[in-house]
This record gives sequence, structure tokens and C-alpha cells, in this order.
Amino acid sequence: MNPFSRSGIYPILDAAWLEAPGIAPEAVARCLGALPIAMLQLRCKGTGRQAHDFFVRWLPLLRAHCPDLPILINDRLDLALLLGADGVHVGQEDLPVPTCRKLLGSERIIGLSAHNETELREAEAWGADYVGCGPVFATRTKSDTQPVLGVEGLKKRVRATRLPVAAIGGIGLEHLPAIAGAGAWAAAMISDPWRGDFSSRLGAACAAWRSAT
Ligand code: TZP
Ligand code: MG
Repeated sequence: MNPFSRSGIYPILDAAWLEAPGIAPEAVARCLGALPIAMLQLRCKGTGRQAHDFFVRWLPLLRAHCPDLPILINDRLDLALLLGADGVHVGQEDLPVPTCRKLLGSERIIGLSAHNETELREAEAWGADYVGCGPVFATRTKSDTQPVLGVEGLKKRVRATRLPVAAIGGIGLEHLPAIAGAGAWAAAMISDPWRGDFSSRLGAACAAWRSAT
């Protein structure tokens, strides 16, 4: 199945949230498997060893519970290859998309963060499968971001590329109608689902997306 045929919520599971005390991994994985989400990403900004241990712990568990869901790894092409992830998401400072493509082959998914028209064009020329555009709103999750795009800025990016666009940055439940209305393929969310009961909040996000599309 074309992984982009289903638009929706794209949870990015960051180690900072997933490895916090009190998190029950099985319950998180079960909840993700039960929801109609578009794609999943594992992200760990720790040391190489921390990233390794985090991906080794979580990828197989998520796979077991979400067999049909593409699961990408942030930044770490080496670990994505080692663990057989469905792809990688890279930023402008990470390994270039053509290098990722050479190593990953044509079947796996490559997402690239793109912040302007030049980067959008490069993403297309290099064969990225989707682009991440943001921050749409102010975020406390990432400090070295580009200026906030806003919904109008997001619409411009969507119009400027033929690639599916994953909107990211400060996205909460209340923003989902506007993000869907802007034509984004997905709403990537890191912190919002954790600002309450993970399962109910993510369920509400999926429902909000569905009623907006
Ligand atoms: N890239 C642009 S904003 C951002 C990233 C990785 C962080 C998004 O996190 P949150 O918690 O959903 O605002
Ligand atoms: Mg990166």
C-alpha cells in the first residue's frame, strides 16, 4: 500500500517523552497500533549509544503492535539500516538524501526537512518521499528552528511542492483543522500527545483529523 495514501497524524516518538518514568511501553505500542495514524517516527537526540539502545528497544516493540505502519528513524541512517526501519527522516545538516537513497534502496521512505523553495526543489530532485515543513507554530521541543511559518506559510509550501508535506512544530489538537485545510499530508506531533493521557489525546487528534478531511 502507498504509505502516503492515508493522510493523518504522524506521531514522532521522542526518547525524552518515551523514556520518562511511568511510561508503559506495551501500552503505548498497543495504543499506536489501534489508531489510524499515517506514519511513525522514533527520535533520540542523545549520544550514539543512547540512540542505539532506544531504537533497539522500541522499534521491534512498535513493529509487533503496528505491523502495517511505516516506522522511520530520525537522523540515524546507520541504525535505520541495522534495524530494518522503513526509512529515515533527515534534516538539512544530516546525511544528504542521495546518500541515504543509495544505502536504503528505492523501497524505503526518506523524509527531508525543507524550509524554502530551494530546499523543496532539492527534495524533489533528490527523490525524497515527503518533506517536513515547519515550525508552523512556536515550539518548545526544538530550539534551533527556522522562523515560524504560520498556516499561510504552510499553505505556500504545500503549493510549492508536489511532495506530500508533513507539517511540524507546535501543533496541538486545536490546530488540526487548519493544518488539514492547508493541504498537508500529515500533522507531525512530538509533545502534544503527552500533555495529558497519551492514548486519549492521540485518539482525539486522529478523530479531529478525520472530521477535518
Ligand atoms: N522541527 C521543526 S519544529 C520541531 C521539529 C523537530 C519540533 C516539533 O515538536 P512539537 O513538540 O510537536 O512542537
Ligand atoms: Mg536531523
